[in-house]
Amino acid sequence: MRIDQVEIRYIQLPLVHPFETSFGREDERDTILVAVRSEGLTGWGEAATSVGPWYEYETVETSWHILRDFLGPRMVGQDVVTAQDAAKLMMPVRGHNLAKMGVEAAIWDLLGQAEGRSVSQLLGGTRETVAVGVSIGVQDSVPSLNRRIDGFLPDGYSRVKIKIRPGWDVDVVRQVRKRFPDLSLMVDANSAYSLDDSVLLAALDEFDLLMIEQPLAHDDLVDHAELQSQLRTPVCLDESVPSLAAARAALALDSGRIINIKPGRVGGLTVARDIHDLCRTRDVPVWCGGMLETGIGRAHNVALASLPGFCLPGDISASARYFHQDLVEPAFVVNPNGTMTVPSGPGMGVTVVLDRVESATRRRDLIK
Ligand code: OSB
Ligand code: MG
Repeated sequence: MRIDQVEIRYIQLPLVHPFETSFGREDERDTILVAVRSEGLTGWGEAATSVGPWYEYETVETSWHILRDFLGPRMVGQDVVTAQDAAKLMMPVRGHNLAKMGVEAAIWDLLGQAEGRSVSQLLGGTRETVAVGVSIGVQDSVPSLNRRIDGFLPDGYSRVKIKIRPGWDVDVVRQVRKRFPDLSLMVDANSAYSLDDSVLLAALDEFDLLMIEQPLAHDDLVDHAELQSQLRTPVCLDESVPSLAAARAALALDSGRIINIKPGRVGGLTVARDIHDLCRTRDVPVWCGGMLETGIGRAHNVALASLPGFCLPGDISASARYFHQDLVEPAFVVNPNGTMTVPSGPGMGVTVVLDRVESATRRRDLIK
């Protein structure tokens, strides 16, 4: 398919609840939608950026620059037969993985529509439903955290993840565990600790957590290996695995026993699948992380999570957990058994509601 044009839109959507992590607080989502047009079809993708470079270095403005000045122009006029072709065209650009995911996801959607197959099918997905969990930010008190958890339980989520940071960790987990003895529970530190905190982190062992996600520095693998050797609880890597090469290094060093695969963080669904394939050959469980995506990014995450190695619940929650009104129909919902149904229609399998996109758009640009 010859790419005619690439449209980028800076979107702002208020969050139903502010989301607070060890690196800061977000009250609304600032994200970029990518629309790729060819042969009368439009494929959609999302570059799940943030305003500040706190989770990783990209921001909505750096992604905008890379999309408008480099990735967009590289795609226009090209003939693309598979999404891997698109990934190859973007390969000379170093880094800027969230931006690359926006384009690649739009190409997957486009090719799926053209072939009448779902993104899940194109990827080689084997599941019709995927297990999903909910990620809960830092709250202002433990009772309000417990109330938040209580509020999510009727939705049926398969597990709960809570964010921790220094001063909001062992004691909080102890009280949550006391209140919810049987809950499938994990924590995510977003790089807030160092190896000096290994005694504190080992104190989490007694709470039967599924895993401790990204306790140490965003670019570290060596200290994570040392920490893992001191913990009973599995360490899960998020920020420290931005590429297939990093995943190989993490497995070689035994830096963690679980990997969170986010297609945005690793630069697209193709690399995400490569990391999945690698982990599968080593029997390392993976799960699909999230970046508070709109329904567009969410659709691609759900498709990815339908691959066979995604055996742990993902950070893939219902549309209503994030937004008053999502940008797609039907909205994503959680089934009573804690799963989400993988869309089976052509492409990403959900319909973009253009007037909602229009009213959330703060800026747009057309590359042709
Ligand atoms: O570390 O997994 C993370 C959100 C934004 C940036 C980083 C992370 C997160 C989440 C939320 O934990 C996951 C989601 O529900 O999308
Ligand atoms: Mg994380």
